[in-house]
Amino acid sequence: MIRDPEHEKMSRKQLEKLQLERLQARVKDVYEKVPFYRRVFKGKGVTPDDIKTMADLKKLPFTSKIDFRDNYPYGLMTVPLEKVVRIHSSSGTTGKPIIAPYTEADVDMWSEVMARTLASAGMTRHDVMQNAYGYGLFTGGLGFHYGCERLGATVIPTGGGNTKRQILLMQDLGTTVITCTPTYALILNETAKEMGVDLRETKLRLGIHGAEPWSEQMRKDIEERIGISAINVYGLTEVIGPGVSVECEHKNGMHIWEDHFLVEIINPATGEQLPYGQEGELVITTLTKEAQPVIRFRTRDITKLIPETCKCGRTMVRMARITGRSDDMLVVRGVNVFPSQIENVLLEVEGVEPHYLIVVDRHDAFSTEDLEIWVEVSEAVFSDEMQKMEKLEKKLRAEMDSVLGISARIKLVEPRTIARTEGKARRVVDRKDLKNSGLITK
Ligand code: DLL
Repeated sequence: MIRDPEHEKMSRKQLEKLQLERLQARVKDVYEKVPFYRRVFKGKGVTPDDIKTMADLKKLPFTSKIDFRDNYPYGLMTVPLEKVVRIHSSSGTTGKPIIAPYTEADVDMWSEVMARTLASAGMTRHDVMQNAYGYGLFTGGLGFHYGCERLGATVIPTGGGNTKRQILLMQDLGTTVITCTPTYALILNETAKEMGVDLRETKLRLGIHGAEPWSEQMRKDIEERIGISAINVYGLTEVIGPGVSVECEHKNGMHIWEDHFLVEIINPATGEQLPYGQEGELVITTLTKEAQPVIRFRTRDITKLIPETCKCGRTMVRMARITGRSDDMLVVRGVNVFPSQIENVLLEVEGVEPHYLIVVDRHDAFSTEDLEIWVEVSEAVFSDEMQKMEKLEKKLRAEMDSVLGISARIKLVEPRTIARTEGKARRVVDRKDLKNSGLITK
């Protein structure tokens, strides 16, 4: 269902007019109120008056996670703290966390884009949504929660974890929609099976999954095992949380809510803007966020934009599945490798489970000489004879060689060796951290 046809089906001309007005207002706002922006604008010799058309966007400086760290905690806000009604945060990988403050108007806008998101995914007010995204500082829990209430559907705020209780509630309360990371969807299914419950026989019909990279193969797996339609949803703390983009029933790229989020794709090495269809780093400018707008924020997420109007009738540009992050790309003996490529191979080979770990011996921040992939095999194969295991290992090695262009060692491990997480899965670990990483169970 299209919740807001006036915006979701806008013509490009109308949309660009709206975007330009909103961009000009935002740029003026940050320039006048945030010393950091004034400084970096001046560094590039640009003032708000220089933004006359959409093509002028590229005159503005980029921002990145580092700017959030340098201005931690409140240095990027355009409003005094008393106008802030909520603060979320993401842990980040190193150093200070990222802070995301919201005014009342921001929470309202977020609820609205999330309601649009859920409607696009196929939810209606008759659904019962079990929300297994983490509540708390993470934006997933409350983002989905407010969106569901705004849509008028029923939310069960389970949060992540306590998996057995999740299954019981699902059965008792007639849950029709599950919202969680794709990894957690598989864990729910594993636990249900252990409890003798077949999720395909429950009322579950839809899963809305995101917050971490996943693949088409993983979607197929979730859909078949759980008996649902699985929809991809994208977002990030710095921009708003979930609700930046989502697929519709055609599952052909995620519709970006462009009246709120202005997107570009750039070459991550040069910063140059790339045309529609070309893969590169996604850059987002918030057009309506009040407390802490972002200007040309470099997400580090690698994707491409799909401009054609979708069969659903929405005109807004779509983004393809994220294929990797420009900062978690591994460089193995000079070759670029993304964890998503490895995942794709694993999901296509019979006898292995979609649980894996990439163990590297790092020389510096990115580059590594040695790649070892730990792969969990299914119960059936594990209890089989040695010969079968050897054959499987050989097959995986050959597939990896041909897809990645480099050779990797494959280590087959028994079922449940790799720790399950309720939130985002971590796939790459340095060998020296492996023991204390909590990523393996034995
Ligand atoms: O993960 C917000 C969110 C919550 C999105 C629930 C979807 C569902 P952060 O913790 O700041 O925010 O992490 C943002 O996660 O830059 C991507 O690298 C990754 N990510 C999010 N959604 C997807 C997705 C939330 N659908 C970072 N596919 C982003 C691939 C995703 N990666």
